Amino acid sequence: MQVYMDNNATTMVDPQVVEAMLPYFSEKYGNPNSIHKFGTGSHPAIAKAIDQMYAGINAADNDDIIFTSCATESNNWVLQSTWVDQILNGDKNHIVTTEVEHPSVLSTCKFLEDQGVKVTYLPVNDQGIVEAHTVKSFITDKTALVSVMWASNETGMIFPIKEIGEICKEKGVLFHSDAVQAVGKIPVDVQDVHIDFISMSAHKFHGPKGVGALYIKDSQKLSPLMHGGEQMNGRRSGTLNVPFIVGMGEAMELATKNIESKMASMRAKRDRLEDALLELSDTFTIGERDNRTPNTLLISIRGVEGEGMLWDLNNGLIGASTGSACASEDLEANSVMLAIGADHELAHTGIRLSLSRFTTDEEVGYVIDHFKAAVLRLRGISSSYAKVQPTPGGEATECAI
Ligand code: C6P
Repeated sequence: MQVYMDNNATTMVDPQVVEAMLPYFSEKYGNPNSIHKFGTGSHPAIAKAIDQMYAGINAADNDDIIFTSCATESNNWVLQSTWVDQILNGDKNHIVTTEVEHPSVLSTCKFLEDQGVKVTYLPVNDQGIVEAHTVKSFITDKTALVSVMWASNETGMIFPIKEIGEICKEKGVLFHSDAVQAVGKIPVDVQDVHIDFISMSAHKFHGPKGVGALYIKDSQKLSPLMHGGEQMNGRRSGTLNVPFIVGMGEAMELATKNIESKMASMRAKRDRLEDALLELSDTFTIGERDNRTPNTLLISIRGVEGEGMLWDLNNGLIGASTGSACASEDLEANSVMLAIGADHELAHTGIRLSLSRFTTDEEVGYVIDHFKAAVLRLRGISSSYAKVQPTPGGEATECAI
């Protein structure tokens, strides 16, 4: 058996999505901007995908949803164009974000800092989320944008987006959320919150890699990042990637249809996994699980280095991660654990397990058995753990750094 437990890094493409995409690689390959029937033949499919996207996040008719190449592009677009529109060509000079954003937000903010923009990286609480009152206290009359993720890719913790939206509305500041780990996993209703932009990525909800989207409230002004032709009303130039757009729309519909029952099923499996792993001594998970996306757990096993665990799990054909896939090659400590206040040694013990709606009970059972055996094996050979913990039996708890 092999088990994929890294669905926050990417997901399997749903076979129904593959089926919907296939004709647009072969017989329906025209450029949608061509006026002949080869081109116009794909218009109904693009229109359907757009409708599926609007329905999936409950966007209003006057909002825009623009397809991009990935969420990294969507995040770059909002941050860089806010800089152009509000800072270079306006009277603002400040962006507020958090310490725990994905690198596509943090690196873009660092780039903007190099251009002279003032950026505030908000600290998180012991749950790994930023609190709304913290956001409020850092907004000034020079703040152009607040950018706060909807849910953490590392812990699954859900941020107080509704409250932050109200604060941004009251202060007259644009509000962006990187909703990559929320869309398709929990209900995201852009009419229920005050929000100007959200970033999405198809491959996080069983769509293809290499296609994302940006939601723009009331089609408001945001200078293009990609200049060129008139595609997407000139908002994002480049020939439309029809099969991928069709795939993203289909994936969105499949993920958000009956989302509550999908969530309940994933949550039951995740909780079973989490409860079983917390039976191990000296383990804890980050963040209260009722406020997490239903598929995610970040577990720390004292005395067991995360990379060693990954290696052992991989030998058992289990795919997991120590955190964001973008940082995993650097063997870095888990960034959220560091932000919460864990020391480097502890932050190197984090293992992220992320399920999907395709994860089975049998797979969960397999992971429980293999994971527990791996911990015992690795603790057996870890002399430093043996020195610190001569008698096993410490606390197993949620979020106890
Ligand atoms: N996070 C992870 O292992 P792209 O690859 O551009 O479609 O998505 C980037 C991205 C942006 N925001 C968040 C919150 C994300 O989780 C990701 C992708 C993966 O956590 C790969 S680094």
